[in-house]
This record gives sequence, structure tokens and C-alpha cells, in this order.
Amino acid sequence: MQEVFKGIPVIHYEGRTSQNPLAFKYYNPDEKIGEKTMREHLRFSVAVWHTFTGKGVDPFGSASIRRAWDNYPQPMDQAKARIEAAFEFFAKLGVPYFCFHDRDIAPEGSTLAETNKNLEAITDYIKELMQGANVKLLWGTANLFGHPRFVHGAATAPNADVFAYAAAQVKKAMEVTLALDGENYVFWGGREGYETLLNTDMELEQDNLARFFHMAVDYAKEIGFSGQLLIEPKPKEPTKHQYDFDVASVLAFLRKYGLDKDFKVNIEANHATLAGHTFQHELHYARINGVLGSVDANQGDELLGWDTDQFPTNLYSTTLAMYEILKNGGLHKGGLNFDAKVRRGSFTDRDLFEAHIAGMDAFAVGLKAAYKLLESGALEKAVEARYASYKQGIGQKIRAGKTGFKELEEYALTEGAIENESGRQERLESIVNQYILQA
Ligand code: XLS
Ligand code: CA
Ligand code: CA
Repeated sequence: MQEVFKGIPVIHYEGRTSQNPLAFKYYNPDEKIGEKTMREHLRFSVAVWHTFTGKGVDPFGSASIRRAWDNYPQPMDQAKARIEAAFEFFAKLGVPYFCFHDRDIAPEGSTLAETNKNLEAITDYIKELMQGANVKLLWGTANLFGHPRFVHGAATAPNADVFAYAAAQVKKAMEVTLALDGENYVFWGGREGYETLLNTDMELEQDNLARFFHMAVDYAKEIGFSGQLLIEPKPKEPTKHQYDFDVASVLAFLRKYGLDKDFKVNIEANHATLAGHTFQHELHYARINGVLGSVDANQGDELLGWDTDQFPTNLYSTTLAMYEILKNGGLHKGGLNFDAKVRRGSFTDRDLFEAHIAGMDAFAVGLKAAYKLLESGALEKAVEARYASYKQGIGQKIRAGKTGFKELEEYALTEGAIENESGRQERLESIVNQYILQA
């Protein structure tokens, strides 16, 4: 295999004072943070779509990025060259995982049969490359949104032929994920939503989506896929209203249709903020409901209201994310997948490395800060003290379900003036800052 990223060395940890742009300043894969190494805690993954198919296109301009593998006129030659470059990238960066959509790795043919043949050939090639490499598949997924056949959705399309096609595509993508020992399979509802209720049977569409997921669960069992199935919430874009709006709506959907034992969620930071939540809120909501599966590590822009998928560099956000992940006992089968793209103006190959290094370092700082913060118990003590009234007296009775409105009225009628205590928000925020600065 020919070297593609010439002049880019294997990236090493050089420590916080290093000025070398091609070195980690905080991510030291073998350093132990508690019981686990940083590599084990963070489980970083590269997203094949943004990193190897992204071209810097926006609604106002054509491609600003041209990679070495774009020079192959035949789509299958290009697909092979792309995946070879990807494996060189994984090795140089030292990431343990990667993720892809079926269509990122192999081109569509003129029929579904031909498309499947292309996908099988590239899957075999990836399997071969994985044998000599230190990288595993975090998750696979199917692109059910790019082709015009999915203009009105896939599993929620008004056209049953589209539903069938989407099912066939997911069946194949699950087989490919299994063949590559993928640890999870993701469903992001690309165009599963609507633009206007004037032409939409929402009830049928949601029932169909649930039918689709039940079929996926059955098929995973049938082929012996033991990876975790994940749904990735997103509130809008591409459709105005996506059905998997946020973690809470995904949970309600899963419970309504009896799917809650089979799925967890893949939480993306930028999707959380698009939904009007913080990244921490979504992780926390998933954690307390036992469905925190995996993470798409990126960030949005505070001034832009769309899905900019930027590399995560905000230490406040990575610290609070790692705080939730540590409280979850880690990510288990999940990982931190960089579903992030370099800016249109960052068009060199070197930018791809520098962007991933920035993201990995930001999460390494977050991990270190969150670990110490958790060890100190500062936030836990404050929260415990705040809810202390539920540990005794009437509060204890409320918690134990041993009282009702009548007794509570009697209690309220006889109690004196209610005394609330300060929430001390600013003090707690400054504690978080202290731990970030000490990381
Ligand atoms: C798009 C989503 C997508 C999923 C995988 O906004 O983030 O990339 O992660 O289909
Ligand atoms: Ca994502
Ligand atoms: Ca996104």
C-alpha cells in the first residue's frame, strides 16, 4: 500500500508544554486514570463519512477539499483507495475504532444486487486490512437519506416500496457490521420525520417505524449479532420535525412499542444543542434511564442554529460529558465517535490530523478533570445536602410512598414558615472551573 499522508508521522503524546501540532498534549493512551487507561475510558472512533468522504461543500460553494483517493475515475477503485487511506490514518492517529455508513465505504451500483456486491467486496477488503491493524469497528449503519428514493423518508415513507428497500438495505448493513465484528449498530432517522402535517399520517409513520425496528431486532437475533442496537436522536435537519427528537422522545417511543429492552441511544453533542438541551442534559437523561449507549463527539456553534458538526474543543462541555460517562460506569460497548468535520477552509490532509488531535486532547482533559471532580465528591455532596429533607420525616414518607394528599395537607397546615436554602450555583460552577484548570 502506498503512503498517502506523507510527512505525517505516527502521533505520540508529548505533554502539555509541547508546541508540536502533530502531538498529543493531554491524550496519553497508556496513562491510567483510576482503574482504566485513557484509551479504555475514551474509546475514540473516526467517522469514515466526514473524514474520508467530506468535500467541504456548502449551499454556496462547491468542493474545497480534494483528497488523493478522489483521483480514481472508477468508483470501486476510489472506494479501495479511500479505505486504504483510512487505515493509514487510523494507525498514525492510534485510534482504536472507526464507524461507517454502508454508502461511505462502497458505491451504489445500478441495481440493489450490484450495490450489495460492491459492499461485500469492500467489506472483505476491510476485513483483510483489519487483520494487520489495531482498529475495530465501533458501529455500522445504513445511509437511508442521501439517495432521492428516500426523499419522503425510509421506514416512515408513505410508499411501501421504499420501506421494503430500506429494510433490504439495513439487513445488508447489519450483515456487514456482523462480518466486521462491529460492537454496535446505529439507527439515525435520516429523513424519518415530516415537513407538513397536511400530507402526513403521523400515526401510521410511527407505527411503521416501530415495525421496522422490531424486524431489525428479530434479524439481529437470527444472524447472531450480539452488538448493541442504538437510536441516535436529532430534533430537526433534514426534516423540519424529526421523530427521534431527543432522548426523552426516543424513550417514550421505545416504551410505547415495547422496544425499550432492545435499544439504547447514541447521543450526539450537536443534536443535543439543536434540541435546546445541553450535551450533559442528554447524557444525564439517558444515564438515569439506563440507555446511555454511545456518543457522537462533536460540537455546534453557539451562534449558528444548525448541525455544524465541529470538532469538540470546548473543555467545559467535554468535562461535564465525561462526568456523566464516568457516573455511567463508562461507555461499555459504546465509544466517542468523532462525527465531526473540518471546516470548509481547513482543506489540507494535515487539518484532518490536527482536528482529531484537538478533539482527543479536549476529551482527555475532560476525562482528567471529571475523574478528579468525581473523586472529590464536591457536586455529589452539594446535591445530597440539597435534597436532605427527603431522608427523614415527611420527606422520607413521601419517598416511601407512605403518605397522601390528606396527610400532607395536615402537615402543611401545621408547619411553620417554609425555609429554602441557596442552590449555590455560582459556587458549584467555580468548582468545575477549578478542576478543569487543574487537569
Ligand atoms: C447526522 C447524523 C449521522 C449519524 C449516522 O446528523 O449525525 O451522521 O450519526 O447516520
Ligand atoms: Ca451523528
Ligand atoms: Ca450531526
